[in-house]
Amino acid sequence: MHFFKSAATVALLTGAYVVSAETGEKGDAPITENNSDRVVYEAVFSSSNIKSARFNFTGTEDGVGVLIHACFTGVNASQPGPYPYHVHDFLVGPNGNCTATGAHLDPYLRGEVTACDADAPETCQVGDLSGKHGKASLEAAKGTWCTSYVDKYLSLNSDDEAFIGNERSIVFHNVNKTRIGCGNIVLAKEQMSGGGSYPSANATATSTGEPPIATGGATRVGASGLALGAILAIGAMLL
Ligand SMILES: [Cu+2]
Repeated sequence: MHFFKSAATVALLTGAYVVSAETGEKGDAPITENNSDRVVYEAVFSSSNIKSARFNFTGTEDGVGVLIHACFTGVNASQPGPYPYHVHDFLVGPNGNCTATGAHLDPYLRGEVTACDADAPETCQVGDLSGKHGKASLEAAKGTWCTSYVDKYLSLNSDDEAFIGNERSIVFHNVNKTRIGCGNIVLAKEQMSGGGSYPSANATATSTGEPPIATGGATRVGASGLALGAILAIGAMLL
């Protein structure tokens, strides 16, 4: 439906027959639901080309989509930006090998020959976060640059094709697509609706500090939502 509308609009504007947004072989990505704001996933990493990258993924108050906070600090000035970043298919390899992470999370088989159209995010690769929400700014090479948004197509539910918790990773690229940093997405916190929480194998590092993020839903924005101590502790475990 959207495809038809976009194509028609472009045809009207240009007088040409142009396909504006390519969608997946398996169709558009559906908007995800039932993403609990009590579930927190994180990815924290550094490399010789980036001092730190921190991602925090939680559900939303209405359960639609995944709320993402991300901060990038100290990108090596020799690396040209702005910087694309994505959810990739596999875990980081031994010694921080980013090639091992494979391709972008793309359960609807959209491919990446045609660039993501941010005005039609449902047609983009699910893992193409910077395609949908913008690349990381050059500010990340001068200091810290943070962003926050809800992506409606990622899922925190293991039975969803767009689930990010089953051994996925984040890869940070320079503008030429070279992989200059990567880290695994790990479960940081999961609380059942009964009020109790149970630690996962990956959550033990948070037990001595504040929770990585307060469970208040989608109203929080900015880096202040990140409890750096807990996140750094997890990062240390991954080293
Ligand atoms: Cu990538």
